[in-house]
Amino acid sequence: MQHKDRREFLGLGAALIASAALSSNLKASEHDHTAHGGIKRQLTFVNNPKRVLSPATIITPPEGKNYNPVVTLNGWSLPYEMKEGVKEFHIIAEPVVREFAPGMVVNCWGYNGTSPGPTIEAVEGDRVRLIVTNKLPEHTTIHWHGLILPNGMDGVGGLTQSAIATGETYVYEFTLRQSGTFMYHPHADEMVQMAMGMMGMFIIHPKKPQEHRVDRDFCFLLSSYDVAPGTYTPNPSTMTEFNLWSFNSRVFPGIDSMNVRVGDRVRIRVGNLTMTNHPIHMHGHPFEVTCTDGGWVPKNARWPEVTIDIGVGQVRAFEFVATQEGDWSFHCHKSHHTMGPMGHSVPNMLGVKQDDLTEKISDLMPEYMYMPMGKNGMAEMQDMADMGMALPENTLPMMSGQGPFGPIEMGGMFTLVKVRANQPKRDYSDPGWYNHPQGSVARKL
Ligand SMILES: [Cu+2]
Repeated sequence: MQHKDRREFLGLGAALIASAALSSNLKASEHDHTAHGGIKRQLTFVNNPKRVLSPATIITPPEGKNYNPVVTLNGWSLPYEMKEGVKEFHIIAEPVVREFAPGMVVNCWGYNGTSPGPTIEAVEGDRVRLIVTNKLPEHTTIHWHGLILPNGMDGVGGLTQSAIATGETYVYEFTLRQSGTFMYHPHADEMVQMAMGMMGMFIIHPKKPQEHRVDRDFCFLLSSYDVAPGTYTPNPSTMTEFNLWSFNSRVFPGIDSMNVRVGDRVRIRVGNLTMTNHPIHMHGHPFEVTCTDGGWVPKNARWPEVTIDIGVGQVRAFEFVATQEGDWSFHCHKSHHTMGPMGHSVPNMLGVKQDDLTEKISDLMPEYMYMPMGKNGMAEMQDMADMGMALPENTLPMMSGQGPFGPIEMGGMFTLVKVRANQPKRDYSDPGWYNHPQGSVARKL
């Protein structure tokens, strides 16, 4: 049959990504550099995925001399050197390979070997010098999102500076005049560069370490990618139909949990550099929004929430006191953002008898193996994945992640807040699954 027809059948199922085992024949055709709906797919292969570094969350951050350091989920903070009273940071914009979860790596662009880039941490009043070298195949700039600074340091290519050409190094230098949670990202060919993962957090601690003090302070960025099943490189011309929804370019179950001690005051800072809003929801504890990228919310203006919508290009930081022991879900409330690489134009198979369909599809596409699924929901897909159902190369199941009671059926923007009475102070390591007191788990009648 003609290649084009087969492609149209791919439209029939995202179902297929999750529910069909693709024959080796079809799988091979996925590797062609052929047009897909008129859009050329980027199919760059990773030669040696084993070299991929996927740093786990730095377990215990070094005690800052005059600030309480943040913990970047599955990331790290950029070291600096003091040069005549100026904090000097070196930033390299470059292609990187990021492991999103075991079984999937993505060709990204990022900073200093990772996407997102390392977190920049400094203190209100510091003078910082950010030395940016461009090792990308095209020009770039860096915009310091939310910072009060001289106009010429704002990093908008063409408007406030010349673009940083490949191989060039530019210096940004300014004094930090505020504290709070900010971001950095390119302001040059933004659609491509952010779709490829170029972004990072910029945390400015208050001048007085006691101000806005918390016991644990986590941060991460929301980012999204469109990586076609069987490929390695995000499609940078995608505008809304992304298929990988990530916390710091990691997807569940490849994301570290946020581990805290009962009684801790905890801050979680979230920046959104995707192209849609994300209602971030935490189970177990109401929280208060205490900071945005515009500054700290006055105490008498804070209100309680259990879900905070984080708009495009916004930062929200919220705080709670951990009182409830357990393993609490923490996720985006757009439910398809807690799914893995789902295709688009998925037909609704709920309640559809598919026995005849199987026969018809095998007639039309003899080399295609279609398995009828989704009649009673999609939960069966995780079971199929667990049973070793073949997926296209470098593709995660739509949902995965095992919990102590079975499949969690989550992927994407999902992780856990683990609250334990016996979590040692300043220890960020994973305590394992919660040991429920007797009689405190929902039971079957
Ligand atoms: Cu979302």
